[in-house]
Amino acid sequence: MEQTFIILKPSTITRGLVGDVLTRFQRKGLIITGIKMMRLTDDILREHYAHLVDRPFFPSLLNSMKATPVIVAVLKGNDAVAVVRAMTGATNCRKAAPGTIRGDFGMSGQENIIHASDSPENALIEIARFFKPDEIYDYDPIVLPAIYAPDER
Ligand code: IDP
Ligand code: MG
Repeated sequence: MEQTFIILKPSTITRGLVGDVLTRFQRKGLIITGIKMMRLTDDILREHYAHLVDRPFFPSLLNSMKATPVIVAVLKGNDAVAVVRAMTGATNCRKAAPGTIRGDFGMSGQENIIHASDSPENALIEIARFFKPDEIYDYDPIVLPAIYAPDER
């Protein structure tokens, strides 16, 4: 099964939305295979947001992502990357569709609740960037037959 990577951003920790966001993924049938709290550094953020380092808002994004510790997690499921991106919604919360996490929980482009990997290739890179191999638990919970048909597992 595919795995994807998420960050619950500092605004989500500060606003007490950790449970609400994680509950959505669990109710959907995604399986948490790794989860921990950590402080992000300039080094890891420059790597993680390499595509944005030249943008004018980058210093503000750096500060925002360092404001509190974050929660990083790995979620497992069929097509997990695409499913989690769809549940996440558009980058700017004000434009994100109602029903998505950003559409339901935020009002900002920068303070947009979570990060989610945007492709299977980047998910592999991001999981390896934030987790050691022995911090990922690739177990199959007993509810799996209630989540997927046999030919989907
Ligand atoms: P994504 O998180 O939807 O994949 P990216 O373009 O990869 O969006 O941007 C990474 C993060 O940078 C966003 O989640 C958001 O926090 C921040 N960001 C992106 N564009 C803007 C902007 O125009 N203003 C402020 N922050 C932005
Ligand atoms: Mg992105």
